[in-house]
Amino acid sequence: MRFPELTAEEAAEFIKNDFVVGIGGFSSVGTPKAVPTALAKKAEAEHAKGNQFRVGLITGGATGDPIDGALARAHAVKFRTPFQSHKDMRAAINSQEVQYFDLNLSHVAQDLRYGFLGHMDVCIIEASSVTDDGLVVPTSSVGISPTLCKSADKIIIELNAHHPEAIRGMHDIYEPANPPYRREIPVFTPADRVGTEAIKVDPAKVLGVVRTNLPDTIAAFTEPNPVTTKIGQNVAEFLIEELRRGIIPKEFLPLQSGVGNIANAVLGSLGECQDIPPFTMFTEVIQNSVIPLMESGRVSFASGSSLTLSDDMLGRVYDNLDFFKGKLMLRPQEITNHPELIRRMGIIAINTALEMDIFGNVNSTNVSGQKMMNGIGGSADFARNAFLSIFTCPSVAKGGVISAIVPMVTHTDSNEHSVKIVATEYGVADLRGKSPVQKAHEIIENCVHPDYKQLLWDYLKISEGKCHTPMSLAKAFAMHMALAETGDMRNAKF
Ligand code: 0RQ
Repeated sequence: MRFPELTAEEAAEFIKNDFVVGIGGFSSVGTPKAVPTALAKKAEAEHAKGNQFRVGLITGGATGDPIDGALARAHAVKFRTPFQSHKDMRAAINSQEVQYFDLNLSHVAQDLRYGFLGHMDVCIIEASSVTDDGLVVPTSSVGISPTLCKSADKIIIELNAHHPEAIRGMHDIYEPANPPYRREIPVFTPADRVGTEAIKVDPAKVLGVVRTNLPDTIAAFTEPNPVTTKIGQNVAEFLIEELRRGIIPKEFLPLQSGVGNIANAVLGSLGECQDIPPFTMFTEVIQNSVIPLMESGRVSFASGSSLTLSDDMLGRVYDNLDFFKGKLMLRPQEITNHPELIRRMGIIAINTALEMDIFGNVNSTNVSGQKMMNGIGGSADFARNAFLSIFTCPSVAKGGVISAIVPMVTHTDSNEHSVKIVATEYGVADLRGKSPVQKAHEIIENCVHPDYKQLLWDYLKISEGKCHTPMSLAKAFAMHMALAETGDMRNAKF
C-alpha cells in the first residue's frame, strides 16, 4: 500500500485541540470506529494532564457509541452537527456542554462546500477498499464522505475488513457543483446511476490508513407491537385507497421511510399488504425491514445513504451479494435527500413525529420544546418536497401521560404547509385542502387518544369561530404545563 499504515493511536495523534473533525459515514453505520475511540482516550489523557482538549464534530448523521458515545463521555466535543441519537451525546447537548446545531441532512455537505461551517482540519472515513491512486470505496454508508474528503485538509482512512471488497459497485458517488455552475441531477428513477463507484481523494492529503475489522453497532429495534402495527395498517389502508382513487398512479410511487422503531414497523406493514404493488424506495436510511421485503419481491429496489442493518441482517446481504447488488444503491445523503429528486420522482414520505398539533405542525426533535432528542435528520427534506408527506406517531407516549397531539407544538420541524397526512393507531387525518379549523376537526376526530379527545375539543372551542387559526395565546401550552407541574397532560384545564 502506498499510504502509511498507522495504529488508531498514531492516527489520533494528528488531531489537535480545537480541530474541526469530519466523520464519514452515516446513521451509525459505515462510520470510522477505531480512531475516534483512540481520540477519546487521548482527550482523557490530555485532561488528566490538565490540558484543554476538545474538537468540533461534523458528521453525516448519527454515529454510534465509538464516536458520539466515547467522545461525549471523554468530554471531548466542543460543537456537534447534525443528527445524533446517542444517550451520552444527547445528555452533553442538553446540558449545553456541547454546542449543537441541527441541520437538514441534505444541507450538511453543501453548507461545508459553501464555507458556512468554517474550516475543516481533518476527516476520518471508513473504507472497504483503497487504491494507491486514491480511490476509496465506502462501506455500509456514504453520508457526506465525498465532501469531507474534498473539504478537509487531511484524511485518515479506516480500512475495515468486516466489509467485503466485493461491495464495490453498490455505491454511486456524485457531488453537485456549487452555484452558479450547478446543473440538474439526472436521476429519474431510484435505480438511476449518475456517479462513480468510489470516492476520488487527493493522495497527498491522506495521513495514513488504519486497518480494522469492526462491525457496526446499531441500537436494537424493538419488535413491532400492536400500536405500531396498527399505525402501519392505517397508513397502508390509506395508500391503497389513494391507489384505488387514482391519486397514486397504478405503478405506485417510490417510498421514503424514516428512522426508528415506528418507521421500521410501518414499513413492515406496508410490505405485507398485498394490495400495494411491489414498490421501490428512494430513502435516506435502509432499515432492517427492507431486506426480507426484497427477498420476497415486495421491494424491487432501494436507494439510500446507509444500510442501517443489524449485523446479522448485513451478513444476510453480504452472503447473497449477487442478488442484492442489483437491488441496493448507496448514495451521498445530499443526493438521497435532494429536493429536486424527491419532487421529481413523487416520493411518498413517511416520517415520525414526537408531537404534532391540531393544525398539522410537527415536532420531531425537541421534547417540550427544550430537550433535544435526536435531530431533524432528513425528515423535513422529504416532507417539504414529497408527493405525499405523511407523519405518524403513537397517539400517546410514556404510558399515556403525554398526548402526542397537542394544541400547539413546542418546536416546529415540519410545518402545516408541508404536512399532508397524519396517522396514529386510531386513524388517519387527511389535511389536504383544509383550513386550520378543518384540520383541527380532522385530527381530533381521527387521530387523538380517547383520553385526550374532549380536552382538545375544549381547547378548540376557546377560539373557534373567532379567528382564522383558532389558537389561544393563553392556553396553547396548558397541556405541556400540566405535564411539567403534575406529570400528566390529562390534568390540563381549558
Ligand atoms: O422514549 O424509549 O425512553 O420511552 O421518544 O420514541 O416511540 O420509540 O419512536 O424510535 O420511532 O423515534 C421522532 C425520535 C421517534 C425519531 C423519533 C419518546 C418515547 C421514546 C422514541 P423511551 P419511539 P422512534 C429521516 C428520518 C427525526 C428524524 C427523522 C426521530 C422515544 O423518529 O428522531 O425523522 N425522527 N429522520 O417515549 C416526550 C413526546 C414523545 C416522547 C415519544 N411527545 N414527549 N417523549 N417520546 N413521543 C429520513 C429518512 O429517510 C431516514
